[in-house]
Amino acid sequence: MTAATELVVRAEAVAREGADAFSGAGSLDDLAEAERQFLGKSSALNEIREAIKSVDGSERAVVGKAVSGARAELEAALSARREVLSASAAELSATRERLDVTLGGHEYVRGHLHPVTRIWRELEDVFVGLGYKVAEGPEVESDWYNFESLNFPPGHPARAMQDTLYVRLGAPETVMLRTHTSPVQVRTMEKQKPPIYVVAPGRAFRRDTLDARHSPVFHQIEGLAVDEGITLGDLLGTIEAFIHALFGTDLKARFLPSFFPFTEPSLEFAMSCVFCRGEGCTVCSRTGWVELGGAGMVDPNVFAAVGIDPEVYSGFAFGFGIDRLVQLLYGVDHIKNLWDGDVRFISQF
Ligand code: FA5
Repeated sequence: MTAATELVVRAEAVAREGADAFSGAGSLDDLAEAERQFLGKSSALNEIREAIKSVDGSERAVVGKAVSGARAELEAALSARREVLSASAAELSATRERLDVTLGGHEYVRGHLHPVTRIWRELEDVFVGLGYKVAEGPEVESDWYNFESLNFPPGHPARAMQDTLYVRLGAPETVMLRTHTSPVQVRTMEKQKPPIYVVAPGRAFRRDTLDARHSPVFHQIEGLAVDEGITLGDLLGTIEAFIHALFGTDLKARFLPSFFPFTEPSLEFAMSCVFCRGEGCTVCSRTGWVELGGAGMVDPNVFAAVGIDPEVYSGFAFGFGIDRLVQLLYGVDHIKNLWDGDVRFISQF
């Protein structure tokens, strides 16, 4: 074999070997390394090209052709492989860096109104539907509004029915947390002339020991209607209308004589038990009735305290516990469950 033939064979072998190395490169880095090896300055192909000088002049063209053929083959294989590797690298980084906007964000748990707030608002709606307005009064009250104007003179035994929480302000035992919402009756009649139709939902406070149905802080809704010719029949009809609006017409209202210093006559009202519909169950102590609150015709002494003429006007008032109502509606066996801040409990309603 002549020196020229030998160089041609070597060039063809290098071309095959290089083409294999390029197509086997797994990454662009591997490909760059193979490029250096087969097409770089110190590559075998360069050595062959250098060696052309040593062959006979007549044979140089053959060797030169073989070298450039090998180079062309290598460059074609290199660029084909580079194209493939670049495309897959671009695809990989696109996959890695892709922002998947279809993934959901963090879930925000939406709360809901406390059941007492919900029933409070429902009660307002029922009475507004009956033509009443909503009134408000302060939670810290004077002896005058909480007791005296409501016909509880100092030392009256009826004061003992409402264990009072006094506030250290002014003379001893003259400022207190209101024990009921009834002071709003007086505040409304001071400001407004009859006809008056108001309801006043709000917080009340008593030095009551916590038990299943008593809490030192609770909610009441007061009602007051003053007009010409108001009778006890209107009171009974109004209470029945509210019970029917809230609970349905198959539930009945019951009225029993009672005593409150600011109403005469006075009564307590109850409704047939929502759980047994009057049949008798543990919730209503097998009586079929649950007590809701007190009511009565406005006492002439209260009218006198606010300057309304009892010969011209008459009126009725009622007041009942909202927490108790919620307990009944939702079957809450202990009042503290409504207020001890356990979201797991409240979120059931
Ligand atoms: C009164 O508070 C009168 N002001 C009601 C009234 C208004 C009578 C207008 C006449 C005219 P009494 O103390 O009975 O009445 O309370 C009424 C209701 O408030 C009770 O039936 C009960 O539902 C609720 N209540 C009273 N004390 C508590 C307490 N500690 N915890 C939860 N609810 C209570």
